[in-house]
Amino acid sequence: MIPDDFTEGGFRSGFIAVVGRPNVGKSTLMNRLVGDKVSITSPRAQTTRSPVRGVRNGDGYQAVFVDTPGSQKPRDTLRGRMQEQVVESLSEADVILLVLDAADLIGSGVGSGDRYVARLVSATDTPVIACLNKADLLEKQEDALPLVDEVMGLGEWRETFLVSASRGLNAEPLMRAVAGMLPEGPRYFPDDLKTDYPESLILAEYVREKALSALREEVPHAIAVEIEEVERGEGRTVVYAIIHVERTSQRMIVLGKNGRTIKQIGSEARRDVERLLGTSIYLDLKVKVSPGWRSDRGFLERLGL
Ligand SMILES: Nc1nc2c(ncn2[C@@H]2O[C@H](COP(=O)(O)OP(=O)(O)OP(=O)(O)O)[C@@H](O)[C@H]2O)c(=O)[nH]1
Ligand SMILES: [Mg+2]
Repeated sequence: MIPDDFTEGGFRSGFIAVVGRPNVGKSTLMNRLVGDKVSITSPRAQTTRSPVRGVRNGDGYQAVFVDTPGSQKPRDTLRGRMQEQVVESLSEADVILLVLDAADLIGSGVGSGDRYVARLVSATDTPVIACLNKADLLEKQEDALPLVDEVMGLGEWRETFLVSASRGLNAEPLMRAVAGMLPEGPRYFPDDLKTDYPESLILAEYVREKALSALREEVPHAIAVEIEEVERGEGRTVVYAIIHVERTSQRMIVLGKNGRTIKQIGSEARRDVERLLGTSIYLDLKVKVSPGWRSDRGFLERLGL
């Protein structure tokens, strides 16, 4: 339990790595805890491709969450790089949130993917909080009990929480537990900063989020978004973005019939981008075929991956 007076020892701060299999709700959970949309989310696995930091300032503490890509055995350079970043984030963390999907567990129990991540976090000396997410998808609350037992059997966790990232269930008790585990430390970021992710990368992520929701099957994984230029004018900013795909057929899909799909992606992304930049924008979107970008280290670095 966290003593009520835990802030009395001095200011607490630290880094909290949010890890778990793809699609379990890590980014949704981080956004919930931070209280803002810092990291993009989608029903497609492997939405998050590089660590995104989100800051929560509380009474006597600063918690810096590090949302990581879904953890899995790497199969290409992109996924290899994603996995390296998970391991790096784990090594720098003061606290680890291991996220699991309750709806998945009830369907098929703990699988090899969850075990893989549980082993990864167990190999550190860092305190771990297990979060059984998507509790809202359970028919009855009693259904959670055997699942919580299963999760507790996976490793030595300091605490186990049943949460719903999208509804907010137990988010604040979880936040208090995290804050109570932070070591004494400095304020790393100014009070008003929610993320230190560069603006152009956030813009690119917003566009990619809308592309993910508009596209199906293998196309989402074949997409990378690059912001070429942000041209700030009086009253209006022009953002030039390129959606990279791997094949001509994918380019046709992204464009859609009469350019309908790209139009939809653009107008949905524009709303988020306007909110972020606080100005009216014109989004210039192009689709480019860049074969093999997923295995091109130079390209990945240019995109901050
Ligand atoms: N019902 C329900 N859905 C959730 C909850 N949390 C997340 N989701 C949904 O699960 C899907 C995946 O969420 P993300 O936050 O993108 O998952 P992630 O673990 O970051 O995924 P990757 O970045 O691909 O590894 C999205 O469709 C979310 O809306 C929850 O508590 N309840
Ligand atoms: Mg994510």
